[in-house]
Amino acid sequence: MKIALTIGASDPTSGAGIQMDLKVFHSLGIYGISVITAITAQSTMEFSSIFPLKKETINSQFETLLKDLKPHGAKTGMIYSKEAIECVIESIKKFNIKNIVVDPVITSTLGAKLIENNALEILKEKLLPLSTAVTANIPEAELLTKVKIKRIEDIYEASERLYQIGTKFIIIKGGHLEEKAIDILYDGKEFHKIEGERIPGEFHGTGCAFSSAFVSFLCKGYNPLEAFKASKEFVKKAIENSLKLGHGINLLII
Ligand code: PXL
Repeated sequence: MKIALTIGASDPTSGAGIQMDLKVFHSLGIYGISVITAITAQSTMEFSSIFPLKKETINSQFETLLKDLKPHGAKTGMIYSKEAIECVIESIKKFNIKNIVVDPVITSTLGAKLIENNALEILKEKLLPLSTAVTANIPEAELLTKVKIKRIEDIYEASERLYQIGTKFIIIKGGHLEEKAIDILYDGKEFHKIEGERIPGEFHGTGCAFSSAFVSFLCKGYNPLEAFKASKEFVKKAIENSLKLGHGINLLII
């Protein structure tokens, strides 16, 4: 059985974060393992706090877990602090983790900031070059590249800049684009587009579900373009099945 590792934070609603990632891995037949970098307190209505874990706490999880289980792929989500990102980078190198998908989580659906101000630079300069793929939405791609994205051509430019940083496959999810909802995969040569209809409403955890589905499909042997298409379909279904289980935003159903 293939094993995938999620490196991210706890979301008690299970609508995003490591809880969501583990559900996605399981539903796609992958055995999921996790390293937790921070704990959040949130509901479907409010995001109240973030408790970053200490370097020693994160390192100890990596050391103990990875001496035993060897993941076929990994994804990073909310890592939050600069110190935690440094730990993640060290462990990726030390344990030679392959098929890394970086979801550059920056803000939550409810508007909370999910990364420290001084941490984005190190994510960009030191973590992205170790990754196979990055899966960014438009606000994340803008912050990482400083390209203001309004039209499809801006996505092309941002993708090329991210490619220069060293990741091999760039996925920019254009759900926030003005004209239409279009997702683009860039492999350094070509832009592959998937156009989708915009589904009205706000959904929590679509980025987490997408990136964990993507790494699952890579673990199953799909090539990145096939994994991109299959992940998009997977998230579309989860959105269609989403439910308002609490008093706030809808939760995806995997
Ligand atoms: O959707 C991004 C995300 C990732 N990880 C955690 C989160 C969120 C959004 O709220 O809470 C833990």
